[in-house]
Amino acid sequence: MTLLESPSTPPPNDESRPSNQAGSGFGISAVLLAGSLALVLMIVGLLVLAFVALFRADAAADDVIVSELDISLSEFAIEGELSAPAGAIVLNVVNGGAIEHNLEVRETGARTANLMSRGVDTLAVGELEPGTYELFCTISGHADSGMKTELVITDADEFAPAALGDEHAGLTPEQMDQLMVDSMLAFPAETEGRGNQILEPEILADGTKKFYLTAEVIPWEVSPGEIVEAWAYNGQVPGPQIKVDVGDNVQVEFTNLTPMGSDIHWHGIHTPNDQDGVSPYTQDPVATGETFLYEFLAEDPAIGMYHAHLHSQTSVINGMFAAFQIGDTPLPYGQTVSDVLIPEDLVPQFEMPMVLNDAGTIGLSLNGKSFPATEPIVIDEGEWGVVHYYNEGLTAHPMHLHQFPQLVFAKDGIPLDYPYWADTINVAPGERYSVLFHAEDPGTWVYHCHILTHVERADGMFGMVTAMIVNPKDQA
Ligand SMILES: [Cu+2]
Repeated sequence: MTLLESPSTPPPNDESRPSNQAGSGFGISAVLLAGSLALVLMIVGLLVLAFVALFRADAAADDVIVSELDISLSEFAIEGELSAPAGAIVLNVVNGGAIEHNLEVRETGARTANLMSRGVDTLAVGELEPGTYELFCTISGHADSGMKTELVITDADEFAPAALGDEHAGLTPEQMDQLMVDSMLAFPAETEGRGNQILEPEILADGTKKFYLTAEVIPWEVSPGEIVEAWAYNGQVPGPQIKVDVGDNVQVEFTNLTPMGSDIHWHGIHTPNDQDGVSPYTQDPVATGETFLYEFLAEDPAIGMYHAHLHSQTSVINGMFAAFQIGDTPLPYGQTVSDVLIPEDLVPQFEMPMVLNDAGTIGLSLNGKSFPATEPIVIDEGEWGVVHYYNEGLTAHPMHLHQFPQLVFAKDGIPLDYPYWADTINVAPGERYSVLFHAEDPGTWVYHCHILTHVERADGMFGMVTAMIVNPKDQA
């Protein structure tokens, strides 16, 4: 009988038995759970590695050429080794951008994980026949913004690797220099259309300033010969600048001729809630062909902007954005900042908005134009200038002016108690920075976003670049 005695009741003082005490029991479960999770993750990881290894070994065993291509993702481009001989293709993908991206081969459906900034993934695409394959980012809007390209697979016998990468295939280094130089010497280039024009109001009997804005899809020359479909206010990108005084009663009659419903949000400007321009919360969408009247008191000074809110990921990045200023520019007159005295009687020779964009049909641009169509800033030696940055794009842009430090005196239109000098100002989406600079040295000084792929492609300079041209005093 003793042989059949159940072993499930150990002696009460058995030290090896797990304790039933609450707390430590939970701790052990958590440890076991974490352990199992780690084990599962390890197994999954090993399986992936084994799969890639097997895939490579398999390919090698069948005498198939295996090509490993380095591909880098960024806002908004796919670059790297984009050609290979027919055979097994492995893509080593790295996200060198600031926001999340992925990569899919459209024809095979092979796709990386969604990669955070600096994330990497290895994509075993399989064997590809000669032909052209589309690589793109599946995250909404990224392919349209530029994250699509072609992978060219050639016959193994005809394949000649390009020493300098596919985008330079067939070009000598001298020819590449020439492309870059030519693109830079094309600045400043004439194009049709100019944004940021001051919009004059109609003055009503009671003194109200009434503005008229019509949104529609128009052809827009973003760089010489490159005509895109812009979504524009009053036929310009950025839309017209509106400037009013503190205390003005403002009306804006908005007519929507775009194909989708719209509204106008007054970004950084105090309004009653029902004038905030956020359909359907504060108003109905303004349907195609309809008109809506906004009305509010310009109560407080503002370096604001206006843009569509509904369908913003289409309409705003395609051009429906503009500057809106209430009151005077809050310059730090008479202040000394890092040993530099800002004169009491300073009158800037010019003051301009610099509206940044990086997406949609307009793409990487300053004031709706891509280099070399961007407008140079012309100033006389010894004069002061003011620039207001407005970021209406999808990512931050570090704006760098050569030679002259920029005095940041207002953030989002709010005057800073402690203005500061900087040579590079990082402007995130939605932000405004107002800067003052002193053009002390003559010459052509470039002025650009310092994310280098926002200003150069293999075929030359483009995008978010302009220049400050300082005329010498004796020629001023
Ligand atoms: Cu940039």
